[in-house]
Amino acid sequence: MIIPTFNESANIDELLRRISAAVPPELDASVLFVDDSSDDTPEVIERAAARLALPVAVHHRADPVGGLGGAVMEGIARTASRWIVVMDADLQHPPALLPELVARGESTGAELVVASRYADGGSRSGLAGGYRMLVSSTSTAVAKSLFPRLLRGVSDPMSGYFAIRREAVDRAAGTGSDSGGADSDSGGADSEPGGLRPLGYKILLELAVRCRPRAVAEVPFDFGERFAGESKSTVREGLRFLHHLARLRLSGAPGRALAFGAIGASGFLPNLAVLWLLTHHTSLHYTVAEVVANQFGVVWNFVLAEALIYRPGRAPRRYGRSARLWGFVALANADLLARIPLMMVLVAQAGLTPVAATALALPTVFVLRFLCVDRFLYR
Ligand SMILES: Nc1nc2c(ncn2[C@@H]2O[C@H](COP(=O)(O)OP(=O)(O)O)[C@@H](O)[C@H]2O)c(=O)[nH]1
Ligand SMILES: [Mg+2]
Repeated sequence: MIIPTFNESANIDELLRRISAAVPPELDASVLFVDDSSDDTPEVIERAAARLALPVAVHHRADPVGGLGGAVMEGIARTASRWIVVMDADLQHPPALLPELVARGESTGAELVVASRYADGGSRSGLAGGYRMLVSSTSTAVAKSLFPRLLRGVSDPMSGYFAIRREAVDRAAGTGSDSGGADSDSGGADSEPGGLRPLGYKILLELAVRCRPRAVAEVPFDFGERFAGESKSTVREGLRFLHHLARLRLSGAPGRALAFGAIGASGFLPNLAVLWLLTHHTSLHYTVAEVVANQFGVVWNFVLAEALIYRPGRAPRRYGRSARLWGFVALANADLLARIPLMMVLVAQAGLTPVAATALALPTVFVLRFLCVDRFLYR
């Protein structure tokens, strides 16, 4: 069991008491706290652990990289058990459910078992106030509509209480076998060389999208009140989560292609603005003016693509900045050069009308250009 903690000292004794009572010895369970506290939570854990038969360890992180999500990922990396159960420390997640999560996974063959507040029989009484209820239902709906296939069997992708099989996690980390399935919601996000990265604050969503568990089961539960202490959820975490959702969605090649296309379309603005300036305020011929204006659109696209799609740290950068810029400019200008002969072939050889040929040539050349940028310039 991985339990992330941030200043939960008042919950530890009760939590460990209930876990010990819930877990039968034959389950061979052990607990790893991944702690980012500034209070005495680690000491409280160690004192409580000394009294228990259950193996309990605490890993305090001096450098709390990635916050809650980072803590869970670090915990997973530090364990080798067949099942990994992630649970909060504040007793909003009933420890009594723990054996059932694993048992359900074993009996159904599921790779992921989610303790769900939204499944039949579950509830969320502990979500104090209409505001948090609304935030929870909205983010659930957004996540499910962004990943309809991957989250099909998951009614509560925002749950922090779940069990996942080691194989599924290893697969996403790139150490397992195949990545399985024709399910392409995330368009290959799991094939990234980095594998699992501690980005998300809603780690279940991250794991469901990146690990693509072959089968998912759910167990309903009542998300109760905190036992003690205060929630660490903030609006800032919520915003970070939305941002992360967008990143997850765009991390696959189709998502990047879509963003690339949208950025390309926005490039018409500087292109047209510069064309207008040059044709109204200089004596350049309009064809020459357009060649010049086009370069402004290309540079605009380059800056946006680097800022939004190929950010530092997200995609390896093989070349220096000016080499990338020249590559980008060359590919964008080659676009037109490649389109004309392709159109001619389609008209002359395939007997298409010029309009049909253009309609086919435009996306073909766009995809080629995207692939060159995506695979050659950045990856
Ligand atoms: N290690 C670690 N744990 C955290 C962090 N933030 C929250 N937690 C833990 O994550 C669990 C859920 O946090 P909580 O504040 O209860 O969120 P809420 O249930 O959404 O209100 C608790 O066990 C917290 O102690 C963090 O930055 N690092
Ligand atoms: Mg909580």
